[in-house]
Amino acid sequence: MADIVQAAKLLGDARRVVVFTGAGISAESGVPTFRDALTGLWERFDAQSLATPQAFQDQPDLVWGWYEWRRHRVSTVSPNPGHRAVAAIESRVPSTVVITQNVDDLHERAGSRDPVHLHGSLFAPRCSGCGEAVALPPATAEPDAGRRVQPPACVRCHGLVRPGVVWFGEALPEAALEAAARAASACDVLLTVGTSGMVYPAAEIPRIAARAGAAVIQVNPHATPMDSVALVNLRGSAGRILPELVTKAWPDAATADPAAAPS
Ligand code: BV8
Ligand code: ZN
Repeated sequence: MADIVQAAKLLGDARRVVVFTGAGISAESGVPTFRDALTGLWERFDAQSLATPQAFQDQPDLVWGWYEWRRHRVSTVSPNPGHRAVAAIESRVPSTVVITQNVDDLHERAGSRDPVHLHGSLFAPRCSGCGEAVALPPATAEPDAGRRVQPPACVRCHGLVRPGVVWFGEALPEAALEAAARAASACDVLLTVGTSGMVYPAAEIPRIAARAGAAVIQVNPHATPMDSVALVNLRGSAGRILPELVTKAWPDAATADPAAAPS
């Protein structure tokens, strides 16, 4: 049985679904993945070294400039058919839990109810001193890919405002990690989409599901360490495969939702 037909059967029969996503699901929207080399001022750096408390301490304007550039980029792009298919799965299996490593808001803008952000968000800055949440004006102008931007100061303690993301070496938000582990250990199908599965503890989530007896389905154009965890590996892009999977899993509902129909 073709892999996608087997995957669609598993998904169509599922009562509890988890969709676990990484940078790959936003690639077709024009958001660079972590694997993609950085450009401009940051081309000398790799994302992993910039996304650290040390980098922010040493060069706050360089790191803040990078996150403002990313915030602007995300605000100028739109969700793609992959994001919309995830929202379509939620509408057909209301118990679906979406867990993402992404700090963009494309799942929400595609209609996903309440995705669990394991690594925070570009849209939740806070004070690095007292933790006070900070409201930022929309990132209208693109800080050209060569500009350092001084982080704003906290009105309460004058500490530096930092992005509301989880940096390497920092703990994940406990509630999010617990919710993700709980959903993974209780699901019967986990879809892992567009992640290289290299960053922990997030990469543990599909393994928790597999150990609990769930069927893991991977969508990725390339092989990853998840290949051995997945029951079905679907090689290809999220924007192409996920809409097809939804149509095959719920053929009767396909017509009702143009967003799910393969373009
Ligand atoms: C911590 C937010 C401790 C910031 C991010 C165990 C073993 C080894 C190492 C560790 C370990 N435990 C902890 C570590 C250290 C570290 C880690 O995992 N290092 C790795 C690199 C070896 N983990 C940490 O530091 C974590 N914290 O451990 O704290 C602690 C505990 C208690 C108290 C104090 C401290 C924190 C990790 C989180 C870091 N923050 N993001 C920001 O975004 O700027 S991680 C960031 O990178 C993303 O969020 C994501 O998680 C990761 C990138 O991975 P992917 O999303 O998978 O993207 P990638 O580019 O890699 O791959 C894209 C994939 O998509 C590819 O496979 C490609 O083929 C595919 N693709 C491309 N196009 C498409 C596609 N797929 C489908 N369709 C397409 N069109
Ligand atoms: Zn403060």
